[in-house]
Amino acid sequence: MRALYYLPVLVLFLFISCSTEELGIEEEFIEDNIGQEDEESVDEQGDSCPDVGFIFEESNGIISIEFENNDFPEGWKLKNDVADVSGQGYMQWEGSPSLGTPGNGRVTFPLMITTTGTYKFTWRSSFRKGSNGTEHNDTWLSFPDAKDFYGKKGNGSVVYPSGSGKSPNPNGATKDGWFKIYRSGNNNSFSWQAMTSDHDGHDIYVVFESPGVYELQVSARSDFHGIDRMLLYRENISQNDALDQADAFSDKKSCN
Ligand SMILES: [Ca+2]
Repeated sequence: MRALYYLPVLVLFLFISCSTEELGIEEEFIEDNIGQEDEESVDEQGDSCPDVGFIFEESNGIISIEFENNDFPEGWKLKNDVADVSGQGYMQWEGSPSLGTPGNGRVTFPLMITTTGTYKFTWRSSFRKGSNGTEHNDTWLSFPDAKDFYGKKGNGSVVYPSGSGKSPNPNGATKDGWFKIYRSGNNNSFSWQAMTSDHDGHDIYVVFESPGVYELQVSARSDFHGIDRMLLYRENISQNDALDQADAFSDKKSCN
């Protein structure tokens, strides 16, 4: 009689322990799956080599690029007729001017950013035709996937590209997220100058909020604007310090 009395309890116990075991196996399986998914998504993020197969790598908050160190569409010409340029020389647009329309003769420079923050942008350029420094002195620039891209001057004035959804916009040409970037002065020596907003020069800044690959895009505007180098540096670094350090690591790196 006593054995019969305990039988339901025994059956219940066996049922529970069996269920617990099954649950245990299931839990393990789910955990394994999650583990694999995590690994795969990390791999995807780590595989950040763009289709072109190269990057310009930031180091210590500085990126230095020989402008000619890229693939250019027809219309851009490599020149090396002056002594005071670095790398293989400089590039100039010899196609039709594109004063109102950015995107022609577009060149993309993929930047690998590990040090996030606000960077100042400049380039070393010259006007390569005539003697009037207000002609042949500008090219379009955009950072389509950066967190922010703006012009700022010493008095605190800030301008955003037209098409960015932000205002105010600069004087003169701007369209679809692009700034017209110009240099000034009638001395046609190559010099580090990059401003936007006509007659109201604003320096150029770009914000990279998280580590990853970002695009720096350039497209043709004035013809015979010669560009030798580009430089980006965290806003807490001086341009001279950035240039001193940049010569050591201004390389394009394969990433395939
Ligand atoms: Ca150069």
